[in-house]
Amino acid sequence: DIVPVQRALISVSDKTGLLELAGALAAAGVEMVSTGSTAATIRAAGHDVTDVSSVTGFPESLDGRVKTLHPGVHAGILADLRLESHEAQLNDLGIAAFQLVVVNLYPFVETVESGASPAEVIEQIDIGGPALVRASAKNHANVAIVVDPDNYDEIVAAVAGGGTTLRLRQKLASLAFEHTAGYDLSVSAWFTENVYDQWQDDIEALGDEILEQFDAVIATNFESEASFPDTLAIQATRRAVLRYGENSHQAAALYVGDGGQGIAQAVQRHGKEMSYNNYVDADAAVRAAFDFTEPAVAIIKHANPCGIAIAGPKAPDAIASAHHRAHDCDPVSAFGGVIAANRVVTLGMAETVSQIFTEVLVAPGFEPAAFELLSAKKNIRLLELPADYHRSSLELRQISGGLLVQETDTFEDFDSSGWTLAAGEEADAATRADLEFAWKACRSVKSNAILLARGGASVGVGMGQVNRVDSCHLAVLRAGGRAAGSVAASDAFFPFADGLQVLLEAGVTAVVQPGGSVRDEEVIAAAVAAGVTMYFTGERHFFH
Ligand code: 93A
Repeated sequence: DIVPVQRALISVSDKTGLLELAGALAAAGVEMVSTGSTAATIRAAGHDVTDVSSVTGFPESLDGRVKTLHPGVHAGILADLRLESHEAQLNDLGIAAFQLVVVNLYPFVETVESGASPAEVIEQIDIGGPALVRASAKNHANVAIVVDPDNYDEIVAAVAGGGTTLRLRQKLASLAFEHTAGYDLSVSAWFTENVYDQWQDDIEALGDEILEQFDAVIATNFESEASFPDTLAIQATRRAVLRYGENSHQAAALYVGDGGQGIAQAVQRHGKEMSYNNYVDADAAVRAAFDFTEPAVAIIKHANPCGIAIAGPKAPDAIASAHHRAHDCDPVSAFGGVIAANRVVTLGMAETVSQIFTEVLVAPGFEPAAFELLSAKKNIRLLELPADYHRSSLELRQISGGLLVQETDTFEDFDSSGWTLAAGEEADAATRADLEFAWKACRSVKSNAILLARGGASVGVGMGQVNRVDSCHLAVLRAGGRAAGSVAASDAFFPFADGLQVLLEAGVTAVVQPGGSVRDEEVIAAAVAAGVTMYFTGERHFFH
């Protein structure tokens, strides 16, 4: 398995150690074939070297793009001389085999880092070099491939000792493929970033025009004091141009109004810039978690909660407990979620969050150790928003051709004393507390909303369905074995008994809902028949 070295191909951009290597190979009587500046360097040191162009009979051309890319070179590397047929073909073609190839590649990464232009960077994508490296590594039965000056000593020792061993050639082949793979990854990353930057430039160029339009729309819509003099006199100012809108082909910007505080004014302490969807989800997360007076956490995906919980009783680390319990509601959906916590994030909570891919975490603050741990993750965005931020008293929503304005639906000064018992017996204190929790949590779920809860944590959420029965099915499905013994909240009345029936069959023990359906009697009868407590709130909480 020892391959004596008679002929070597050397083509290196990094000339570190080249002269020592060439000297040793010359002393061992090895014929050296080299490309342009490598040959010149070796020759200048007084050693004999053959130009690759005299081997190929083809000039180095196209500004060096074609140097070694030639069958006269590659046949000499790829011939498997354990096969008589390969040896015979080489002889017929008049091609001599290489037993050693020394290559290091064009300095692509260094060129990118130097701030060179895209055209210059592209010239530094080595094509012939990796071909040499891969061909030699493939044919490691016959050829030793060296890609790193750190391995020169080892190869010189092998050459002087009579040849390379299979073991050495295998090791070098493995390093060689690792090297070209890493190189290609760098090239690919540059393309991704570069194309991205270019596209970002396009949006920016286009941006001025679109932003003028945005500004004009905001100016005409928000500076009118017509009908709500005190609250609608919002001076909305452009805070940021976003990378893009809901999708990458939509330009977008963030405007901050002076009609209240909220997620738009949250201070970002870490992470990549907030995206349009991040803002929407973070807003939904804050809506869900900051309503509670107890330590609470909400996890949002696509504007809907996939878990809401308050801290467990006597939990030593309350906010960490709330997060655990919110996460347990639906761990599958929580992946890639947006989290809001209404208390300072503790190290305990940070330890769990850092294990879960999370887009955004918004909280009133972070313990220093928690911040240190989380900010080590580059993909998470950390935002600070005071728990007692001043809510806007109005909500605005655009429809085509206009704006809808409404008073904000909040749970400030929440009080359940107005609830009326519609079926069953009065709930005990624990059940009553669960019903209150479920009712509050349900407000942040898109209609039709059914939320199952137990012990201050959601266990199943059915959201956004176009009929209430499907929302009930979804909540029960998500809750699985936890549906039995849970309580349910419904954001609006049950128009028929069918939805409630789904919950009753799943073992829900108490229900809170607005009431007010023309078929309330039918719905109440179903609850009574099942022996389940049901309260009417007299108020619904649609959220679209
Ligand atoms: O431009 S290339 O992709 N085309 C080739 O045919 C080729 N052959 C070797 N680059 C090529 N090389 C690379 O040239 C080697 O990987 C090495 O990095 C460099 C050495 O060129 P010189 O000896 O002229 O400095």
